[in-house]
Amino acid sequence: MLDKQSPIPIYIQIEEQLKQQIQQGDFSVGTSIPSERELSERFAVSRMTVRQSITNLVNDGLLYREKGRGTFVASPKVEQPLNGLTSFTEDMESRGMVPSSKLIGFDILEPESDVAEELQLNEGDRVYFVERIRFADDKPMAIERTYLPVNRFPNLTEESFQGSLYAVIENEQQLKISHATQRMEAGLVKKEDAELLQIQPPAAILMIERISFLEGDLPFEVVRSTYRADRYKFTTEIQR
Ligand code: 16G
Repeated sequence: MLDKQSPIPIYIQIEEQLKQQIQQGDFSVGTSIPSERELSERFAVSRMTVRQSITNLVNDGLLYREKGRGTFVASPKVEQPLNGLTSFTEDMESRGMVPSSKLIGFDILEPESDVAEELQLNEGDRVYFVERIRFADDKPMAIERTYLPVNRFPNLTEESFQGSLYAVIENEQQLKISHATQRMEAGLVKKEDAELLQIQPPAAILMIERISFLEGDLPFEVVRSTYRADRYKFTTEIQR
């Protein structure tokens, strides 16, 4: 099974074989993989070598460790195309997952100058500031911190953020969402966000800021999101 003559290090060969087994479903999601001892016997290598392969798979998000319990197969990451202006609800539903939200903050305030500028607000204009945890099949995927100008949407309430915000804007308010700009950065999760996302720090996250516009180039939302890096990968099509 292993090629000791190969220039590819043994721990990488083991990693590749385990990865293949995970991807073809030999070990199903949520079940534990064989112990280090079993794997080291199976591959006839030291436990340290096996541990290195497993650590790499944990770091890549294919496996996760639970203290005192073992190492388990993680659900495959959600693969999110970057070229469509879709909502969280649409993204999850199109995959057959059930989206839900938990509203953890709702306020009306005067935003910091960067947000005010992005939303093209005037002095004294206020925004809704909404914090939501977004879930797919009851698993926390992201935290979204959304700013929306009050003067564009005078009558939003907490209720408006229980389901899909984009559905409220398009169906209830009859407005047309047209385009957005997005920035993405990698980072490490903050302590308070780790609790909300149910991850153990240090853990990698993807931070995305989206500024979205209605028809006529009118900015209507600034969203600062924190995505679990172990649950998401982003894809895009590029041309030359
Ligand atoms: C997505 C958007 C967010 C938007 C939300 C609306 C990113 C990075 N963010 O999560 O800007 O507010 O969808 O979703 O993609 P909803 O209609 O389900 O509330």
